Amino acid sequence: MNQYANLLFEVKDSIGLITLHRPKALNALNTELLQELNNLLDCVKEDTSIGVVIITGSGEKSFVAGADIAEMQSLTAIEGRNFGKIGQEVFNKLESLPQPVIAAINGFALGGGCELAMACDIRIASEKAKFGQPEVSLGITPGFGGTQRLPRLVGKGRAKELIYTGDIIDAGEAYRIGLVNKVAAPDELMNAAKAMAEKIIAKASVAVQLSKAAVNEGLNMDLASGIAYEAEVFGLCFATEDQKEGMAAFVEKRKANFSGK
Ligand code: CO8
Repeated sequence: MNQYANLLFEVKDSIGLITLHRPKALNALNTELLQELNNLLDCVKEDTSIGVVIITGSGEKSFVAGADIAEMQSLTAIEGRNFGKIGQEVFNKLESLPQPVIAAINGFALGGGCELAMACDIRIASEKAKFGQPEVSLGITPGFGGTQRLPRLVGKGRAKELIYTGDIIDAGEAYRIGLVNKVAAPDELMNAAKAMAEKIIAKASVAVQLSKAAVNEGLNMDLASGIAYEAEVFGLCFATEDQKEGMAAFVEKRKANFSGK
């Protein structure tokens, strides 16, 4: 039985598929959904049968239409800060999951929805997807990491333009500025996300997870510290069976058969 009111979750072929499911509000993020996602991510983190996570939105119209405006409407300054912190905590947890996370963005990714997608490792968008940080139209700033992750992805100038104007951009423009990795026809979106997941799952999983950690941690350090961190994770790979298998397979001119150990 599904234990979540606002999420659907299944694991198949080493892919953990999380569907944000609050159709009456275009999958907007309320406290209940965020707490459920927080709990689910704790389980996913410990589940070694999951090689890659895909996150998508329920229905054809929306990935996530933002944080729940009805819930935020009457918050005090302290409550607003606390609500922002819940979202930030969940998105940080998502970003630092050991497994790579692919956002399959099926429709609106606005405000907190765009911020959720940016906390994922890779973004694949449907041609129908729309992106934006429209918070200033509501009298608030982005609050779930948008002011920090958007400039890191698309550069300071483009991020500021999107945040100050609240402009909504389509998938083609999101691709052009580097906000998404790939654009797919709507009915091909999940196939494209699964194909990428399968490609990653076929690789040495410890090496993939250490690469993720090195990129994420390195971006929070100066270059010299990041390079030193990389040397440590690189060295660790030589303690894995998959390093031995990967290199033996190359030398023996055969396909590697990785065990994830
Ligand atoms: N919150 C709550 N309900 C929503 C939201 C939302 N973000 N978005 C849509 N809904 C609801 C609508 O109220 C409507 O409900 P009902 O049927 O009961 O009236 C239902 O979903 C369907 O929506 P629409 O009728 O509006 O559908 P349209 O196709 O006409 O429009 C849009 C779709 C363009 C997506 C439109 O719904 C919209 O503009 N939504 C709001 C988008 C937005 O501004 N998002 C940013 C929110 S702010 C945010 O995310 C900040 C994150 C950081 C928070 C930090 C807190 C401190």
